[in-house]
Amino acid sequence: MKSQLSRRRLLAGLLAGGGGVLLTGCDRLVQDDAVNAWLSHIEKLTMGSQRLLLGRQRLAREYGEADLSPVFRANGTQMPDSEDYARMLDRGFADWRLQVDGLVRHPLSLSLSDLKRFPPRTQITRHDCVEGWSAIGKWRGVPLGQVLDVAGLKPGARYVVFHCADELERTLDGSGRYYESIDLLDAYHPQTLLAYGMNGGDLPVAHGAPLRLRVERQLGYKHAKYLMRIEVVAAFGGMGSGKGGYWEDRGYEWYAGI
Ligand SMILES: Nc1nc2c(c(=O)[nH]1)N[C@H]1C(S)=C(S)[C@@H](COP(=O)(O)O)O[C@H]1N2
Ligand SMILES: [Mo]
Repeated sequence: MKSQLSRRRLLAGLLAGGGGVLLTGCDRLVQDDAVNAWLSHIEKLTMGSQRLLLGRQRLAREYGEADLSPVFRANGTQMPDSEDYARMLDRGFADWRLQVDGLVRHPLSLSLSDLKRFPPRTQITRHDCVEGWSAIGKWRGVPLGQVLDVAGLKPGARYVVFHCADELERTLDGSGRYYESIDLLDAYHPQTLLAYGMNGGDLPVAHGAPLRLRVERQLGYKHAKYLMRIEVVAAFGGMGSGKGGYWEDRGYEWYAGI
């Protein structure tokens, strides 16, 4: 009951913020009957869709503290090479915002502190890179499904695209920018996180600061680092070379299940 109420406050606060989203408790709005009825309506809808999706989903194995890898290798970009990123890093990501847009009812612009006000999840999992190495790390973040619920999916939504700050390959047309996509099944998987913490501290720059994706049932390249924008789409064929991700455009599988 209590968590139901605080969840509703969180939703109301987020929706009330408009452009610059504020997560302050907004009792006046919560007391409004029409808003309340509408919120419980979307809660029921999302609960229904989550139950349906989650019933088909297995959890990735979780480990204990003793299993943590002493060294977790960093791969791909380890420091985005752009002035914008350098500026955000300088300011401790205080002015970084995650945009959530596309097929959503309420586009969001979330600061790190906004994200940290969602109920967090911590998990210790094994990361497997196609290049043949694995490492066990502890991740802390917001389950992606919670953010999508607040944004509210529009009809036709099928995939979530993650736009990153880094260009892994320097190109004139921007086609070397890292991006990834997953379907709603993975987006609503309980272990799919927007992670801001690693091994008990802030997410280090080499591992994707300030925010990265963890999508534990898939290989390493799906775990997009340096997130800037989440876009909900009906199809991803129009982006990049049309295969749904930086490495997919270069021949890797879109569904990299493990
Ligand atoms: N933005 C971005 N995300 C990325 C990459 C990258 O180069 N840029 N590399 C991917 C690959 S291939 C792997 S194995 C993991 C590496 O994560 P790590 O640096 O935390 O080990 O990030 C993935 N996500
Ligand atoms: Mo990888």
